[in-house]
Amino acid sequence: MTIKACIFDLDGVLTDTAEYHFLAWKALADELGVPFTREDNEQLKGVDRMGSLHFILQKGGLSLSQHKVQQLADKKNVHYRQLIAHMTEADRFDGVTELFEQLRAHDIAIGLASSSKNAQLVLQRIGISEAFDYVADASQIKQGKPAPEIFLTVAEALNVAPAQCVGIEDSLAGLQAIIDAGMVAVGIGDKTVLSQAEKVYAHIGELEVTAILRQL
Ligand code: B16
Ligand code: MG
Repeated sequence: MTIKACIFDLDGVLTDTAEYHFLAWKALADELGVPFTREDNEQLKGVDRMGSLHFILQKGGLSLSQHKVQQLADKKNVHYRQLIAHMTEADRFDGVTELFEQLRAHDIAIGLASSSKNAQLVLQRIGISEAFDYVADASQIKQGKPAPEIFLTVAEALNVAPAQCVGIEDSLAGLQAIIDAGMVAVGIGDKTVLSQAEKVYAHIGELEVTAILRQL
């Protein structure tokens, strides 16, 4: 099978917003008196805003009104948007520009599958909104990661069969989504955490088009 499309996650794959999500959740958890570690945060990567907040509330044994829960989610998002406000093209991970150029040269379509409702804003800040053939974010998806829907939506929009797509993720939830979509799964991050992936790279800059073409 020839690979015809690469579908990228955003936060933690193309730029370091995963760290900003962590800092914003950590501040909120501290305020609520809920212990929240980087290990806990691994479970939240790729998980949408409400799902992440429910994880923290459950960890703290907190049961709050729907109104209060919405207020906390909004507060986290305001903080997160403050953290990303200063981002520029320099925050794009090393190697992203070159990889996209290589993919274009080999006629491989480029898609984005992000759980973040802030995805368009982040893409603008790091100067790559125009680089994608198709962008899907949380606002158009019924079932978030680990459900395969978002990756399948992008593949369909690109008119490429799932088996001819490579999906690239830093999160456990996202990897599961790629695998269940029937795509080739690439992990970005820690090998021991992302052991389900076909191949894991510490940084996106290590991923080369030659490896993609031979299905890694
Ligand atoms: P927002 P990705 C995900 O983006 C993040 O990994 C996750 O930590 C975050 O909670 C989620 O987006 C929702 O983000 O609050 O901005 O809508 O990794 O799928 O690009
Ligand atoms: Mg991510």
